[in-house]
Amino acid sequence: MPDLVRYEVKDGVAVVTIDNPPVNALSPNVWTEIDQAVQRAVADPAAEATVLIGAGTTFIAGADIKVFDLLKTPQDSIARSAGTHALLRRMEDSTKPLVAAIHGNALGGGLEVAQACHFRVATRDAKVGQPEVLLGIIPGAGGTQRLPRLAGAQMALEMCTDGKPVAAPKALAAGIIDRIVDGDLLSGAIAFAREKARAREIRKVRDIPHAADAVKAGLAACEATRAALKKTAKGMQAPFAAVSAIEAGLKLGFDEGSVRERELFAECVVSTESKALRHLFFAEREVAKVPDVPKDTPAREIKRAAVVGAGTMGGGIAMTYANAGIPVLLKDVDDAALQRGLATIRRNYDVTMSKGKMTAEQVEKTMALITPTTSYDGFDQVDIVVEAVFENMDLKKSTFAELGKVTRPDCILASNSSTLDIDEFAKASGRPAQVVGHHFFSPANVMKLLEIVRGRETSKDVIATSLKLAKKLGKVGVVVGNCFGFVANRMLAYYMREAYLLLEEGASVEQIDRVLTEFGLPVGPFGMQDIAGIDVGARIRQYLASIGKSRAEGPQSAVPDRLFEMGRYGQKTGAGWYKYDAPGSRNRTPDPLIEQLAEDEARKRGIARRPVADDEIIARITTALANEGARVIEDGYATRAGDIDVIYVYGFGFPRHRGGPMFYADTVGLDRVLARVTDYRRRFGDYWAAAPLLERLAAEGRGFYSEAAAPA
Ligand code: 3H9
Repeated sequence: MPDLVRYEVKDGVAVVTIDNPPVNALSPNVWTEIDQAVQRAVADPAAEATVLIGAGTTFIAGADIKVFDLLKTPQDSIARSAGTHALLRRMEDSTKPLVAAIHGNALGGGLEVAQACHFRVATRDAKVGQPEVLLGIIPGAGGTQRLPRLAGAQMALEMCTDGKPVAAPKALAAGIIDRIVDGDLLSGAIAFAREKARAREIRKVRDIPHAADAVKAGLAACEATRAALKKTAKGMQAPFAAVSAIEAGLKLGFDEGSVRERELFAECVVSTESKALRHLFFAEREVAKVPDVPKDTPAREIKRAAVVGAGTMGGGIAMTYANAGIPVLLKDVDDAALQRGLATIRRNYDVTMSKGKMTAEQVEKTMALITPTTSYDGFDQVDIVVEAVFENMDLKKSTFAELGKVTRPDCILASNSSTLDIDEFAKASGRPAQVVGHHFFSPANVMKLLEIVRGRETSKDVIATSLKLAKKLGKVGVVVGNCFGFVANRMLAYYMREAYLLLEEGASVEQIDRVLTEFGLPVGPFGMQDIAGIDVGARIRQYLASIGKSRAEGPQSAVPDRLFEMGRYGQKTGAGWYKYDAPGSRNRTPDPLIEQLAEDEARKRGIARRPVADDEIIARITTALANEGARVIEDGYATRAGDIDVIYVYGFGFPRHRGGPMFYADTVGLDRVLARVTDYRRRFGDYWAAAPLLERLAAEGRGFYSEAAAPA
């Protein structure tokens, strides 16, 4: 085994290099070897100071996240972190100046190691952060105690509760780092360390005092942060725990604050919230691994793109390409349609600008990358075309037939269809190996999910290119199979079926939306439909009815169709499931008409309306998702359960701290989920048949993941 930490002396300074690719994560052996190397430097007469640096592309990206799975109880965690705290204290007690030299990232435990050094220098493009909260934990190696001493309580509160990394110049201004090195980092760090050795300067962060007025202001900042989190982090544990740990340090001092940090960390690390977030961390990285598309499959560079259709989706897709710096042709049938599309794009950028996220100059530069056109001129130059025309099979087929002629043979032909069979387009194009689905979610320039739909003949390099492109576009690409609605919308049909049926049974639109937002979704099913447009779903239902199909088994509520017939399409028409102040307004009020429509429908179907408990709403909706998700996996349309979780988190805002619908089902316990399905089948009908995979896993006492999460 090669050493994880190397030791050498250069120019009278001990250089301790952490070399644990790919990100120098702090596995238990790395901790031990850093400790040994720093102590060796202390004893080494040839070294007057020590520099701690990372090999490869980064300093240290944090503790090894996989190790947290070994902590089964809070006591396990407390015992382990007491050892870590003592180790960092030993480092800090080094009698020779100890300097962290940071490039890439110093995150989580990485920044905590750096804070236990006496000084920190960094490259200008380095980033430092305490992202633990994004994993449902808090800094557990003294970060909640040392960071406020370095940067002040306010900054520490921000970093520990939002988890966002801070760029080196800002970290310098905040006092987190002491110098930016513009040339070679190691040489700069050695020179800095020698300066400090000559000046006999050692600064232990744990000894930096909190002034009395800083404590007062810090405690007020803790209160204010807590109040703000009540709105932004509802239902979550870790952000509040981070505040409590920082507060404890302010009130009780370093040593007692550290004890409190260990206790709070221990409570968090065994929580379902943390397990869910850690699961997603790895699931998000797993999605890029497609079993039969090896890592070395050639993936092409996409330098130029075209989008066909300048409607809401097409415009959003063109913006996505332009935002990534890729020039894009935007084609529509006539000038009027193009101008409408461009006006929407301009409006969207104006909003971004008004929020201070882009300057006027950046907007102009980005918009200049979008070239409107009504012809196929220039399509022979592009590497990819994304078709985003109206959701109609004949129209799409004829578009693909044209695209097959006007583009280069190696050009990828992607469809943004959300429901239709991409193999049909593939056939029409004449080169099916180049055809793939790129299903963006509305608004396409904002939502991070990209379903990459694999057709029967889609080539492996088109899949590899799509995954690489998704990353470049700032999206999370998930490869899915070509079934109706693919994965996201196929499962959504079951979610919506239950929402409609619950309404007919006696729940109200407001109750269902409230319960789901309390569960953690950004918007409930009815609010979501009012944004997306009730007409969109209604047209798909009509199309399916015309070919004798429906989106989900079981009774299909007629209430949404009644709204469609009434022209109530949602926000855009000023009325849908709610009433709005005006078309386009987001200010909504409940509408008694919906209750009336639900009652009519219930009567027709012989349903006796009843009060529906909030718990039943969550149970019905999440059970429907998990049961259909199990079918999706078994039918091979998703590679693994984690892919579905990633799809739901990024496509529909399923609460991250619940891990996605499949992980959530595991936390409920699949035996309970199956019992619910059986109960619903008895109460509502055979359309509630259990997915065979769910039955099998429940019988074996397993979850969708090899090691099921403990029931909440
Ligand atoms: C912590 O530190 C707690 C402390 O308070 C201490 C308590 C005692 N562990 O993301 P990438 C893997 S909590 C294990 O694709 P990028 C990752 O799975 C931690 N593995 O690269 C992937 O594996 P694979 C706080 C890790 O360049 C590979 O490395 N720190 C870890 O796009 C490459 O990763 C964080 O939360 C890890 N800590 O992004 C930071 N990190 O190739 C977590 C990465 O098999 N990490 N891997 O799929 C990141 O945010 C990104 O990885 C980073 C690089 C920005 C660093």
